[in-house]
Amino acid sequence: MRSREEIISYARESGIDLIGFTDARLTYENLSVFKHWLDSGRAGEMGWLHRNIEKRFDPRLILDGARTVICIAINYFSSLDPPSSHVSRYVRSHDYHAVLKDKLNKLYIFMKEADSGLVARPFVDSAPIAEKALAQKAGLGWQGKNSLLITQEFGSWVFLGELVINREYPVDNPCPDRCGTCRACIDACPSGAIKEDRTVDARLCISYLTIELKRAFTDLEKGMIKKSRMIFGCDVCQEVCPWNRNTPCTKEPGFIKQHDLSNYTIEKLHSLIHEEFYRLRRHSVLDRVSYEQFTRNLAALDWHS
Ligand code: B12
Repeated sequence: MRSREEIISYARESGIDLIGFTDARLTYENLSVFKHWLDSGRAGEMGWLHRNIEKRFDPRLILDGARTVICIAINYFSSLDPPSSHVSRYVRSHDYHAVLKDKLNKLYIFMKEADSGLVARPFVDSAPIAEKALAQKAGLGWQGKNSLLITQEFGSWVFLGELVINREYPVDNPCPDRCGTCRACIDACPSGAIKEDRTVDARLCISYLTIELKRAFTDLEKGMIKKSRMIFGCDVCQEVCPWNRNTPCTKEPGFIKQHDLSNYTIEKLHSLIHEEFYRLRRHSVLDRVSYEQFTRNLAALDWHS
C-alpha cells in the first residue's frame, strides 16, 4: 500500500494542485441542509438531484467497503477575460470532467501497482456525491458564502474530483471558514440567487438558467438574463470574491484557453451558425447546451418587455 506521502508527491508531480484525505462519510447536518434545499424548491427543475440522496452523503453506498475519499482540486484560472465577455471562464478550457478524471485514473493506477487488492472509483461531478462538503472536510478549503469551495491558494477557481477507495488512511483536518464578515458575493449577484444560509437558489442563478434549464424562458427569466448579459454560466460571485484576486495562472495545459468565445461580441455570437457552434462545443463544457438553448439565451439579451 502506498503511503500518504507517496500519494501526495505523485499527485503534485502529475499536476494535481491540492489533495486531501477524509473518511467516506458526511454528517447528518449536510444531508438535512441538502434535503431542506430540495424541499424548498431551490433545485429548480434539476430532477436528477432528487435521486440517490443518501448516496450523496455516504460514499460507502457507491463503493462497497469504501473507507477513504481522496479529494483533489485543480486551478483553472488562466487569464483575464475582456470585460465584455458573455460566457463564464470555464467555457474556454478543455472539459474539466475529462482532465480531472484522467488524473484520478493515473493516481489509481499508481496506487494499485503497490496494492493489488485496492478498489477505487473516481468521480468528477459524475455521480451523486457532495463534492464541496467532502473537499471541505478533507481540508482543501471552505464552502464560502457563494456556496463554492474556496481555497487559500487559488480562491474558488478550482474544479473538484474524488477517488473513493477501500483503504484506510489518516485523514486531514477540515478547513475553517475564512469568509468573515465579507458579503461581496451576496451583494453582487445580479439576480439575488445567493441566500444567507450559504446555498444558492438555482431558479434565480444565471448559471442554472443558461445551462441547466432546458425549456423556454418565462418573461421573468428573460429579464434576469438580459440584466446579467450572460449566455453561458456566470462568474459574478467569483469575480468579486477577495480570495480570487491573486490566483496564479493554471499550470494545466488543458485549462489554457482553447477558443475565443470569450472575445465574441453579441453580433458575432448571433452569426455563429449551427455547424460552428457544434465545432466549438467539442471537448468543452459548452456541450451541456444544445444549439436551441444557445439561441434561446442569446435572444433573451435582446428581449423587450
Ligand atoms: C447542482 C450544481 C450546480 C447548480 C446549483 C449550485 C449550488 N450552489 O447548489 C448550478 C447549476 C446553479 C451550478 C452552478 C455553478 N457551478 Co455547479 N455544481 C452542482 C453540483 C452538481 C451539485 C451541488 C449541490 O449539491 N448543490 C446543492 C447544495 C444544497 O449543496 P451545497 O452547495 O454543496 O451545500 C452544502 C453546504 O452548503 C452545506 N451546508 C450549508 N449550510 C450548512 C450548515 C451546516 C451546519 C452544515 C454542516 C453544512 C451546511 O451542506 C450542503 C449539502 O452538503 C456540483 C458537483 C457535485 N457533485 O457536488 C457542481 C459544482 C458545485 N459546480 C461547480 C461550478 C464550477 C459551478 C459554476 C461556477 C459554473 C459557472 N461558471 O457558471 C456555477 C457557480 C454558481 C454557485 N455560486 O454555486 C464546481 C464548483 C467548484 C468549487 N470551487 O466549489 C462543482 C463542485 C463541480 C466540480 N466538480 O468542480 N452548479
